[in-house]
Amino acid sequence: MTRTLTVGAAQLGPIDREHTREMVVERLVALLRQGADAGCDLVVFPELALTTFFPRWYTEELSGHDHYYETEMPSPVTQPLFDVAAELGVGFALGYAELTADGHRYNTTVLVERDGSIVGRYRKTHIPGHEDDEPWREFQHLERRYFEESNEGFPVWEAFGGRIGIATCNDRRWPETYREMGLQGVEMILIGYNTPIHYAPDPTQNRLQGFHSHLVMQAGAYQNGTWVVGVAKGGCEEGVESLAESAIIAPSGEIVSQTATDGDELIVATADLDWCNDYKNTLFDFDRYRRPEMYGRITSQKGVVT
Ligand code: CDV
Repeated sequence: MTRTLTVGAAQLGPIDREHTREMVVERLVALLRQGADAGCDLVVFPELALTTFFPRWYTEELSGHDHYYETEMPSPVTQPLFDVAAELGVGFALGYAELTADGHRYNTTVLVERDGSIVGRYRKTHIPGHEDDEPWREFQHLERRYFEESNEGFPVWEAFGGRIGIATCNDRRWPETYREMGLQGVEMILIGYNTPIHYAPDPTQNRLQGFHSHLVMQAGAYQNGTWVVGVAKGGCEEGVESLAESAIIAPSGEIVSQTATDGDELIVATADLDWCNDYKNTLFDFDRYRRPEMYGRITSQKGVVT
């Protein structure tokens, strides 16, 4: 008997500054209901899916954006998502800004099972952008000011009848992200992202945003024999154009479903989790072919040493 998991990538369009959490949760619930109608077991929402992408604005005080963070999950305002998930029997992954009781700020994603219970949460490892005000930019990317790098690594959970992992936006560009989870036998990696089309440090990359996004996720899927679900918050948010092109990618590296718009849109695929073994047990039989003793620099060295 094959193990299948029907997964939905619930792409979001823009969330403006004046949009309340209640308004956003209504959009998420509508997508969750669409997912249920389409037979989904799991619906994946993007990175920072409850608010506008606030790291694009500088505040003198670090606490200047604290109203964009969640101090509890679920909270009274996000509880409806958990309730509807349990009512429909559809799980979800949701990205949000987390402010802990002891004052730490993380870019977090929570994974919720079909009964509304929390499976686990992942805190973003690779934090891109900059720490300080850079007014020369058309818009800023102050993730390094408003989020700490997580030191918790990349957990993989037994859930939804398979082995599920999470990465967040910039994490998807780093091969180590996928391999860390590949080495735990991951079968599906859920990745939410907010990727502005304009990349201030090197605008020659602007036209390649869609290509690069698919390139890294397709390579990560194939090289580790895993499904990858990439989900955007796309469209023009507060004047900033962001990449859509959400995609569900098979262990072969092929895109099996892709969004056609840059707004709220659900795409669905029924993922055969045993397909992963066609890659995990052949070309990427890690146990047989990997040479970890040859890869020492990967964990002992950070930058380039010539
Ligand atoms: N949210 C992100 O992590 N965005 C980065 C941008 C800044 C390059 C990304 O890797 O898409």
